[in-house]
Amino acid sequence: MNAILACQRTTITKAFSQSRKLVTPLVASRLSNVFATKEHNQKQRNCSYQNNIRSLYSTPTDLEEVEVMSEALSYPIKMSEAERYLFDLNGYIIIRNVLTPEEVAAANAVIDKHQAEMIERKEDALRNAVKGTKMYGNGTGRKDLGGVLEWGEDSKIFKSILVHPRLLPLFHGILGKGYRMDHLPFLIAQDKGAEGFALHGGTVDCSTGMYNPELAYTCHNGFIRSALLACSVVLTDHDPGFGGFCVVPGSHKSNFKMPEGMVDGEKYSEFIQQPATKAGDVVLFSEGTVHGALPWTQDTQRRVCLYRFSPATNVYGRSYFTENGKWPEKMYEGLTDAQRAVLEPPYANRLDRPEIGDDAEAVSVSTRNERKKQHDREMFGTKYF
Ligand SMILES: O=C(O)CCC(=O)C(=O)O
Repeated sequence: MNAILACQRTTITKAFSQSRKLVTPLVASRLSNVFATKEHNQKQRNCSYQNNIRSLYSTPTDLEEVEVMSEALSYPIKMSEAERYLFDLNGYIIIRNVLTPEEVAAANAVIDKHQAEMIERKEDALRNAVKGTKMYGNGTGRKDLGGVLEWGEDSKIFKSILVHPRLLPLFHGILGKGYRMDHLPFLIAQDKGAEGFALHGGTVDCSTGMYNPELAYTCHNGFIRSALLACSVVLTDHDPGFGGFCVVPGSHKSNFKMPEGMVDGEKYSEFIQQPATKAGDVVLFSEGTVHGALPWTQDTQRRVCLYRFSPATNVYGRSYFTENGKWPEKMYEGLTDAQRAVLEPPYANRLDRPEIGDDAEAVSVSTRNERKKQHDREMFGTKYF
């Protein structure tokens, strides 16, 4: 154990001399503390992360740069230029090995316990694809399972996604500080032949051609923002041809509705891709990118857990505001401060919004000066305007 720590600390020193730009002394001093508590998990994930970046980065310079960061911190603290490029290019990105094989097995064991609570979309009114089209399958409905953050200890892995250190730089890069969970996350399951989902979404809606501000992808002055970001945690392998999630790469920047027949996969299907993923990967896609699902072709059940996140001031769903003015009460059990920050309702950062630090643990509050706050209280009689 000490050997691992010593090796990691040596690497920090090496990282300093190789790239000051990437690892500051402040970060380095924080790192020594972080290592003390996280060394085991991080060693395991380092391995996956190293494999991941090898497949993502093509130039030796990029690879060298990212390896320096990953050796020192285990996770990068900023969305890399390559990740930013790929997300902006395609409207989605695959982050490999976010969950370890052990975590995937544990998450699936929890889902197995709740298998009987899955609800199949059998009725016509619940169908997501038109009968007789390529997306419809053999008549079996997709199965949905809610409550993934409400199972006490069993929700631990599902809660970890809210502020996962591998995902945090991307959440910050795509949604900004103060990002928030927008929808109730849920498990999607497809048995063999089960229905997919006709193409939907789009910054310009693929079916109507109307602008969709609540889903929109934008990039201004180098700042990416996705009004609604889907985060699909892959719990079973999706090899080429298996079916499941599909996407029209680049469609987040499209300006027109789709030609007739394309949303059902009947026409132009060569532009609809099913990304190959392995259990433990995470697909982040803008809801401004046209996407859907293909019928499942395998004997084993398809499983993904789907979350949706938004920037601090964007909102689509309304479950954050149930009877008690919060998300369902059970979701708050055992959360870290950082995870709780992601459950905040929508409001601007400067109005005392908790922001998560780059270490995925520290939380600090963005605020205005006391005199201005007092002024509002005197004027409105309430804490916030
Ligand atoms: O099955 C999938 O991965 C996509 C599902 C989807 O797009 C949705 O439920 O809105």
